[in-house]
Amino acid sequence: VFGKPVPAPIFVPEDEASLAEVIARYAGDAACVRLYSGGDCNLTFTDRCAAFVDGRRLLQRLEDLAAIGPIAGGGVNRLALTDADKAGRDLVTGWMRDLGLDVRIDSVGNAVGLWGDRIERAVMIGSHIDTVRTGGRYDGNFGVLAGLEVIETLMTAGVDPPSGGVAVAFFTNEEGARFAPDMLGSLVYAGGMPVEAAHDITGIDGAHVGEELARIGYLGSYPCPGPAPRAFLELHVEQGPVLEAEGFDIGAVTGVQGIWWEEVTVHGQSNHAGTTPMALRHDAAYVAAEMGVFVRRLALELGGHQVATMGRVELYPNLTNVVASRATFTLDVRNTDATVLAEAEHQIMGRLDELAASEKVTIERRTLARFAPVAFDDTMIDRVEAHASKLGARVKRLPSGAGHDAQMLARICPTSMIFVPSANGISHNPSEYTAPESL
Ligand code: HGY
Ligand code: MN
Ligand code: MN
Repeated sequence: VFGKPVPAPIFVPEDEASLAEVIARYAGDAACVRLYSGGDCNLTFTDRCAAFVDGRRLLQRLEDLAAIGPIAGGGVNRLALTDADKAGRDLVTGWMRDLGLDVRIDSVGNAVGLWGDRIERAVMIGSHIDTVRTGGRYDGNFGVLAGLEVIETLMTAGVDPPSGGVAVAFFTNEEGARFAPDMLGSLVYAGGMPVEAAHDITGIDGAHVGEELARIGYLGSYPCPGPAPRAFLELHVEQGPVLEAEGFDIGAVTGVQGIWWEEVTVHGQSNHAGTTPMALRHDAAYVAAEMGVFVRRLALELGGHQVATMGRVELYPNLTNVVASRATFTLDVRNTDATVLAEAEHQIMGRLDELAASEKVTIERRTLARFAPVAFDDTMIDRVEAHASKLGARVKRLPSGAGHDAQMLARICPTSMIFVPSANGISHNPSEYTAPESL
């Protein structure tokens, strides 16, 4: 301690630099340098990370944000652009402003807090703070609050903004649960969709993106596409079982798998459940049920990373004694391999056509999302792996099964992601959990 108030300590494990060099490096700063030598040097990965950031502050902010839109089981429900999302946005942008960041809200409601002079020269750390209806408290939120923590740690240590600065960001409607597609805000930020088209999107409840942005006060003035940062890094819970099952601390994420979302509406004929012979039915519910089974069997048959989900099903008139005249359902189909994903789509649509013919129903289709697999920047992946390893972490390279804002920022700047383990691989579920020492 060089006779100055003790802000956040900076621990420099001896194996990183000689004692003299470390003192020279920090002597002029208001930083407190506590040196480990000899036996103490066998710090664990967690110890070393804890030495660099204020874990208590990060965990407290996660708690404070999770208190907005709470649901039973410790999870959160902050669907995009709802009042709960607004309250979460207000809290996080308030923390950004408390740090003196230059906070910019753009025309699709993305928020960027900049510490430095220009986003184009800054490293951006970001994710999302909207959730699904049965969300966990870490999905997205952790990555945004970690960005805030990195900036506050550097400020507290008395260092100037690293050249070009650091930005922390959250993007609108990453989940795509209320408005499709997912990753909407980052897609518009990266120039993948005109903001006018985004504003016109109608949600599952009939609301419109543009009107909801205005209603919650986040129809910002900064233009989209946004400026490409120097690099983008997203920290996220894995949301899958791999890191925990294989005993790794950190995932150096290599990319994101391809995603295809389709909404299908089957128009059949309502009829009496008791009097209508089976051969005379045009049963929309039957077609939906068959498709639910078909996509699951196909995913198992294709194997590898192939997944397929029927997440939303709505029947009309949805009554016990009426053959359903209408069924609307969604398919979420993904694979790291674009060719296999295309084959899956071909087989799924072929089966749907067969059923339409045999049940004599008509089909309406709407593609809600279609994103090709994304490979992240090799240099960024190497750096994630190298730095985490240097800190003593057990690191695994892996692709992401979930979609992320990083897959959109990868279109405009060097990008990668860092994963931490998810307990039991659970996510999009109130019981989503990652241990504090892993965070
Ligand atoms: O759909 C996804 O993978 C992400 O949670 N939006
Ligand atoms: Mn997420
Ligand atoms: Mn999610």
